[in-house]
Amino acid sequence: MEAYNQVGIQRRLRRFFRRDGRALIFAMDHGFEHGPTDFEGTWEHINPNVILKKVIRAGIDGIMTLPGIARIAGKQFHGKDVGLMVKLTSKTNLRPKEDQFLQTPLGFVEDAIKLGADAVAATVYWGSPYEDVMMKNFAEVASIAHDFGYPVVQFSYPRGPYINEKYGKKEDYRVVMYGARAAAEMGADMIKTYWTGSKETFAKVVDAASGVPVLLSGGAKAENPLEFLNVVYNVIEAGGSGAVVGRNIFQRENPEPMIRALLRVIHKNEEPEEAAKAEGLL
Ligand code: FBP
Repeated sequence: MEAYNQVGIQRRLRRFFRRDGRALIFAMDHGFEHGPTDFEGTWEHINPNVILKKVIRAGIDGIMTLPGIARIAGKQFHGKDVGLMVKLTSKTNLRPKEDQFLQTPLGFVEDAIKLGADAVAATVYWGSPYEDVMMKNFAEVASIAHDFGYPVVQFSYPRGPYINEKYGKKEDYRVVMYGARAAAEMGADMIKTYWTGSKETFAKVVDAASGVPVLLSGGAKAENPLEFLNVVYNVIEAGGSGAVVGRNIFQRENPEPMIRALLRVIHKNEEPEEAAKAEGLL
């Protein structure tokens, strides 16, 4: 028979994933992680109540955010069928450059539970000089969350001077695959990581995670919506479980057609062009 906490973990994971095992999750931690300038082109989205209302209305499967945003905009979730993932680590862009490779706890599992979260998340910058600190923090978050029956998501990002020196870029599939494997071996229930540039290489990342769902980390806004839809299409073709997307949603004046097109690609396997046309993006 399944242990009580396993039942809780599985039940809560289903608040993000539909029956097809895939999810589109909106990311909103940029005001902290990058700074409010990320919102300058679409300034009304600086207000979490405004943007969350739009993304929920468009049919998003889940929201990933920091504890304070979940508190400010908590009412947007009332009565809505949308998963809430509270991320418990971050860093500001104001830090000195050499300290940018570290994410620090800004909240605790108990805070996320009080906020009504369905999952908690923490980042590990694999290969960073601070890898040790983030590994320990992730282990602690995972252990506490799992005890309470909460899934734990790892934002698995290879990053740091050594990665740049040895592999040239943080999106090299060998390090992304390594990070995904390390996340799975640490007991993550969901992994969010970089696009590796091709379906074939992303499929290896998915294989390395050995059944733990791997979701794309959105990245900078693509000027052409088709470009981003193509990436997400290939993530799904590679066996990926969806995407966690921030800038490609909130940096659009009207984010709803993009969300609906992404949902078509993720859940209906629609070709990017077909999905874009159906939502008036082309
Ligand atoms: P995006 O889709 O905007 O890339 O959001 C995903 C995310 O992981 C955010 O959660 C986070 O704030 C940001 O990307 C990290 O970006 P960077 O790679 O610049 O550190």
